Amino acid sequence: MIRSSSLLAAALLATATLGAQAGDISVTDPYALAVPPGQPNSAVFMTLVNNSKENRARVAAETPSAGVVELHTHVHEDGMMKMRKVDNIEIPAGQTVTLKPSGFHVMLIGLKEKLEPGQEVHMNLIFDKGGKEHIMAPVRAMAPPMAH
Ligand SMILES: [Cu+2]
Repeated sequence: MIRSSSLLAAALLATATLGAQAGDISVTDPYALAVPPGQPNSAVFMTLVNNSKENRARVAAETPSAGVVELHTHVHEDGMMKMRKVDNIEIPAGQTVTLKPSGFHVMLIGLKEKLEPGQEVHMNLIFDKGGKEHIMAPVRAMAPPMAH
């Protein structure tokens, strides 16, 4: 039996080179958080560098590993850290934006597979102006886990 997520991963790979504009933005050190069995959600982090002279933005992400993928940030509200969905993550010209715990992250909601160290999460990053970049985020165990 061929798992549908494997087929989708192959499709993501095939389309990853289509984004002519994606080269303006470098993606380094992507990783996904390992989660214990039964935990339905996780997050992917990375560093984004805008090598161009234009302001750019990450507008979406897609992965076969989760049912829903959202861009999130953390905000302080009433003395608590809360996650909030954002429409995009802006990367000003020449700047570096780091997605990290307690900050911007790609939220994986409804995991379709267990995320254990040693695995990788295939993900397409979609930028404004049509750029698309495929990454493979290794799964890392981290403590303390993100509070959701
Ligand atoms: Cu989140």
